[in-house]
Amino acid sequence: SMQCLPGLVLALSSLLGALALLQLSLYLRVPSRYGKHEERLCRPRGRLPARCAWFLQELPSFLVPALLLALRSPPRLEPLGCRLLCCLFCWHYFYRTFIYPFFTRGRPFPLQLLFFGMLFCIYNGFLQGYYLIYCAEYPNDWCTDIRFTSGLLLFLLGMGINIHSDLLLRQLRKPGEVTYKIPQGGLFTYVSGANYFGEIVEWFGFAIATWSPPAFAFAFFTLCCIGPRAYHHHRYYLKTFTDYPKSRKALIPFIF
Ligand code: NDX
Repeated sequence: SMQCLPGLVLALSSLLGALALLQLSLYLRVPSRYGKHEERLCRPRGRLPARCAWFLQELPSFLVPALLLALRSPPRLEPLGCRLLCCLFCWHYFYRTFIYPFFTRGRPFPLQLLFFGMLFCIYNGFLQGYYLIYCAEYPNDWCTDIRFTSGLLLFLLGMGINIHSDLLLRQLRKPGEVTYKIPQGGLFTYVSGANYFGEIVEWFGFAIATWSPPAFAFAFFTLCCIGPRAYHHHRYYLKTFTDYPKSRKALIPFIF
């Protein structure tokens, strides 16, 4: 049966950190090509409806850790922290896999990115799940440790912001519409990338609560992946709408 290989965890976490840097260097100058940054003349055959694409892409991030948690024998009952943290991770991806896609009004998604996105979700789902189920060691009172409680709070706050902002974006369109409008309300009052800000806060909260290399590597990856995207969204809005609110920042309220 499976057991903890600390070297494997460290290697996979480092690779995730390296991928994050690669993304940062790729996507600071040009945005990743989906949604509003997709090139106009892209072949329609190379795409899948947003609904299927997001479902397929995110599913492994739910399934892999959920299976690791369910199938471990003997089941890991102690300490409580590990199962709780693994459930938080699965909870986010339950939303992203089974709820978000069914309401999205996004444009068809490029197959090529879907493929890489899915690979990424398998990789990360395995790394986070494997670490929490087979490797993590916490003292029995971890659930009252300041890192766990403050991290959990940030996670919940970030998830709330993310889900609320996704909802506000969705309401900008009627079903079938594919045009872009100026997002209003919630944290969009302050930043163009409110959904991304929420997601980043969420995963840094998770990293603090988990206090582990894999979780910090993933938070850093998230920052490098959607941070630049928030910046490109911001530039797109400034270019497209002359009446775009001047005081709005790209990603971090009042700062950047
Ligand atoms: N999926 C994370 N890298 C990614 C897909 C792309 O979950 O090769 C990372 C995720 C993947 C990426 C994933 C990993 C890295 C990949 C990358 C592609 C290339 C890259 C594989 C897996 C890669 C290397 C080199 C390392 C191998 O029509 P539309 O779609 O634009 O409509 C949008 C709509 N909308 C508007 N509607 C009206 N008016 C407006 N002004 C509108 N603005 C937007 O709202 C969408 O339907 C919807 C949301 O759009 P947008 O662009 O704001 O968000 P989106 O980027 O689609 O993300 C959706 C949610 C969001 O909550 C975000 O926080 C979360 O997913 N997310 C997204 C990406 C990654 C991630 C979280 C994470 O890293 N944690």
